[in-house]
Amino acid sequence: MRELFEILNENIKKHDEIIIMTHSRPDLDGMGSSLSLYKIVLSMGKKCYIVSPQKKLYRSLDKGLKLLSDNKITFNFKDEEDILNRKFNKPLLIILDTQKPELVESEKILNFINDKIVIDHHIGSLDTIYNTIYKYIDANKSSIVEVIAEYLEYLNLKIEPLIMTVLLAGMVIDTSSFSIKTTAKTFDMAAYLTKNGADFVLMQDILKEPKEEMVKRYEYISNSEEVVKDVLMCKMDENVHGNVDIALLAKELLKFEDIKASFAIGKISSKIVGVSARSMGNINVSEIMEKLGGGGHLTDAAAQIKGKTVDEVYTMLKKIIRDVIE
Ligand SMILES: [Mn+2]
Repeated sequence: MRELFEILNENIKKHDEIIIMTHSRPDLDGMGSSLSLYKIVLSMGKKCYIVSPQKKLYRSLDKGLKLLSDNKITFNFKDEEDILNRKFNKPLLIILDTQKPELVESEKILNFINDKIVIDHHIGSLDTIYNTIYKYIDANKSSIVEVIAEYLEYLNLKIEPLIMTVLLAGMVIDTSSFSIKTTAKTFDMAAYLTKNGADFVLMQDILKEPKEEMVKRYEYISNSEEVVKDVLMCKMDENVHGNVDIALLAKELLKFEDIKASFAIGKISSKIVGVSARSMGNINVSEIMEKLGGGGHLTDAAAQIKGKTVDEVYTMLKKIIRDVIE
């Protein structure tokens, strides 16, 4: 961690204009960490821009951003075109919460800026961003929020309490309320955010879901299939959904009595189908995801498959699960 922070310090100082980008369809982790990094960059006296999300925002992120703007906490968002048509002075691009060129908010920006730093907590499965100044990838981190919170602590920098609330919401989402990928350090950082003003009640307001969305999720769940004993599988429609929606489905399926592993499938871009897998620990879902070209942990894994439909991936996965488990 120290190495990452020193490299960030050194490179922010070396460059004049810092551009922050996360994955497309950003969530509270990707965007929350971008917002706090933005504040860090400004505190170092540099210009900073966050690449604007092009697609419709997740409701939770929308609520978080609105809460900030209602309280006059603003950020310098720039859209793709604006960035591509500008001449930057010694620009540095920092990519948060993804390492895959296909998943960033703008691949054009990725190719437009030479100096790049990548900070991610996902396991690489397809190609990864190359030619970086530095790449920090740690799949054992709960969230990028956890990483940036530690950076704030390292810098001893105080930022607006409302941003801390948004960061905490990002951490709660990525850890499924501190039930997965949570380490002692995650709790340390949650405590740090709380000490510095994160508000648990406000955070819950940000995370609450509208009834229609939960009902829609339960529609998918009611169509789930027990492909082998105690293993549930579920697919979404052929529309593009967020990573978060797919992961949420897998997490939800695992809550049912006796279920030991769960798999959810949905499109994450026009060309990529995402699979999210969860397990209570008896079934190694990482092993199953590896057979689809993905990976992860024993209890939490994922895969991304190019050029197939949701139905095709469903059939492939069903066969793999039966082969591995039965
Ligand atoms: Mn994340």
